Amino acid sequence: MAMSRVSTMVWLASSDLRREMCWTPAINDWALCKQPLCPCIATPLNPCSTCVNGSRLVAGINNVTFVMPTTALLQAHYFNISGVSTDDFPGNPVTPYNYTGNGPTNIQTRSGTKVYRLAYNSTVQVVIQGNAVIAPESHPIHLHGSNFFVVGKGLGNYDPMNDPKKFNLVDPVERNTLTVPTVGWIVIRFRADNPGVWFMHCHLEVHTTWGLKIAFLVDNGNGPNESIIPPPKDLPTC
Ligand SMILES: [Cu+2]
Repeated sequence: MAMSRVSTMVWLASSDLRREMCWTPAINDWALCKQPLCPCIATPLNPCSTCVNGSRLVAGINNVTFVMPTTALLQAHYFNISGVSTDDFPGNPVTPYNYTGNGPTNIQTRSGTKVYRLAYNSTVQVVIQGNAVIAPESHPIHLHGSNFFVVGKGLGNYDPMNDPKKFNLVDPVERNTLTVPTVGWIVIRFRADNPGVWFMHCHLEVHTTWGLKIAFLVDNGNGPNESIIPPPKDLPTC
């Protein structure tokens, strides 16, 4: 199956694209097999000197609370505008802990506008681990730019030794949104063949505003149809 590139990629918009994915279960070239990429879906309390009680409820992934930039990430990427984001989003929790058992009663996050960089056509696996900090909850995780395949899910902490043996590599469902079980996990795989900058976030909007999101920056490839397309001529300038 030929790798396809969507020529109607939406510029500066969050629309998702139904697009062809190449599913080859036998391949084992996971460029990214980080685990767990942990939506510390938690709602940590961070210090806040201007808040009424001195703390602020936040959310995060891998101890990072995402801060929205004032310049769009896609625009900054395309026009090489520096200083908008950094590409050091951690692939694993900065501070590992027992995510679903007797873990900490609170974890603090670091704030930042960070992206996770992917080479064009990388095959990506992401373990999304829910946790029990402060307010265990089921989070609908939504990926822009690609559909993904759901190869595994379960309750408790993801077991990197045994859980992969139970993955469905035959006929996994294809989605762009999936709810992570409360204090459970899911494993998704997708191919990063859509150059650009794509959010993955909790679709409970309040959680998104609290910072429960990550942005994948997919680099251009080398082929003639493997680069990000230019913005439309009528792109608003403000
Ligand atoms: Cu959420």
